[in-house]
Amino acid sequence: MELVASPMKINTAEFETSAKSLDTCPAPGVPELAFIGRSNVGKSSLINMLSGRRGQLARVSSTPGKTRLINFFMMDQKWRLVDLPGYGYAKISKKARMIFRDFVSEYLVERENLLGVFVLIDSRLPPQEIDLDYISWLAESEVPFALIFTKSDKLSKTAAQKTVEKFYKVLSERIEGTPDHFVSSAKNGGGKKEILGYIGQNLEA
Ligand SMILES: Nc1nc2c(ncn2[C@@H]2O[C@H](COP(=O)(O)OP(=O)(O)O)[C@@H](O)[C@H]2O)c(=O)[nH]1
Ligand SMILES: [Mg+2]
Repeated sequence: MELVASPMKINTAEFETSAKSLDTCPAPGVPELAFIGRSNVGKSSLINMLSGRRGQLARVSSTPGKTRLINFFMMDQKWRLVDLPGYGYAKISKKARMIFRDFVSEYLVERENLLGVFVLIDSRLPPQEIDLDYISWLAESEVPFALIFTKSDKLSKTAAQKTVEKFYKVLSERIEGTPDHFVSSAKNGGGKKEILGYIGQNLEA
């Protein structure tokens, strides 16, 4: 996939607030892009990498799945990056392809200023049922999303590409259409330009 990345740079990035219910989220006001995925997939690391702030903005943890908070980060006082809790926790009934309506799914479906969500997938793993289920649910719920294959520094470019191809093959049996995707590394900045370019286009649209 070739995307023309408009140059995009974040000048100021600040932690704004945490919310543990829909009604404690900050006033919509500015557009938001959210990040979701299994605990430990690299959401917080990616947010730190994209925002380019020296030091941590989002807390990177080695003990996954502790918090059930939505964290809001304000970029250039004009738009937000949103760190959603890992969905290893969400109760998914495969049969009904329904997700327990916790406040994260409420946020995704009801948040009026949400431009879209990035679903993070570990590029080292074969397609995981929980990721496929979650993506199917997003598609059915008509939440706009793109995929980001994380931790690409841990494997070769060819191996990462294989993961992507395999994932899309399995996903095509589950949803219609081909969502956009990126390959990222919080370690070496891989994917930063492309993801920010994509965000820039979405903010302008
Ligand atoms: N090598 C490598 N490690 C990463 C990358 N992203 C995250 N990690 C590590 O994976 C663990 C979980 O990262 P974190 O950002 O807290 O994941 P989260 O639970 O999804 O927010 C931490 O030990 C990170 O240092 C990456 O791109 N490359
Ligand atoms: Mg995190």
